[in-house]
Amino acid sequence: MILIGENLNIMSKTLGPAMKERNAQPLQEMAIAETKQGMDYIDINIGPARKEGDKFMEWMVKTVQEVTGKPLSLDTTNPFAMEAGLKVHRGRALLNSISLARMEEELPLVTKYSCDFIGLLWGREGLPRDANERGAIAAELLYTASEKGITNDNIWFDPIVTPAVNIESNHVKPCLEFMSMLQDLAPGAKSAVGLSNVSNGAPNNLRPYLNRTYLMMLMKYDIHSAIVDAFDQDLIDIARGKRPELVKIVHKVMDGEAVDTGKLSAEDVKYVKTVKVLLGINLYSHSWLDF
Ligand code: THG
Repeated sequence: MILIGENLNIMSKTLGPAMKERNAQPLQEMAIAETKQGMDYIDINIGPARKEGDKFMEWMVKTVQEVTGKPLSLDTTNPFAMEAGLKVHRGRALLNSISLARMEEELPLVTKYSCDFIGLLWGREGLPRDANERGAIAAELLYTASEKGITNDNIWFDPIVTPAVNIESNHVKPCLEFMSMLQDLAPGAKSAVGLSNVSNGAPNNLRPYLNRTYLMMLMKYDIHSAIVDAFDQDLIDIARGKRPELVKIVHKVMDGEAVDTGKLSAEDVKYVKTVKVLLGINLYSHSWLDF
């Protein structure tokens, strides 16, 4: 599995200000630390970057690639910032992301700079309601990309999950269902998921359980890549195939098979409880692990 480190982002309380002040040192330290954690890509999230986004992204790419040989995932909704970053990027970049709204102007960048891109399944009316709507958006992106000579294996589809704390709109199941349809819909296409989205709004000390459990659920459908907190070592171990017995338990719960929690460690029981919350079998509350 390809891991994309999420830690260099403009929302960060410490690194956001460093980005805005063009203070290279803490940003380079973070890039080095993410590289040491074994990240395959470093995500550079500069947000919408409406003002001088091109200069900002160019500076970020140069600053980070000065200290790491890893390719970068350029995370911005500003197409000028995107192109400025691609222009100076060394190696094969990942363009994060392209959705229907701006595909006509952004897809040409994929061929011009020979990069891969994340196809964000955000529809013209916003978040897709189910797996079929995700499939329809994917088909449109795929068709338009192929017209421009882009092949399926350059596209990493992101089904977009919502925070589990929003119990009235839990998108885990439609995202998993989309993942199960992907190879029929788009043979050879890849996938990318922002794991931390699912735990947004949950207590900080519990967020990793949601992120790790969602990752194990996605592994049932051979997820290609994940955008992750580079410092969650347990999550990295799971992604690197070091917890096969735990993954098996999670998949059993997904299949509706009985799991004898009396035989599991207290730690592993937490993951069983978390699968049930993510599947909507049990309702989310901040104390979901206590019952
Ligand atoms: N899909 C794609 N790209 C994405 C996302 C996605 N990019 C942005 C985001 N989602 C993934 N990146 C992050 C980065 C940080 C956090 C979550 C997702 C995060 N940060 C902590 C917080 O806000 O509390 C800590 C911030 C800090 O460092 O201080 O949760 O889904 N294609």
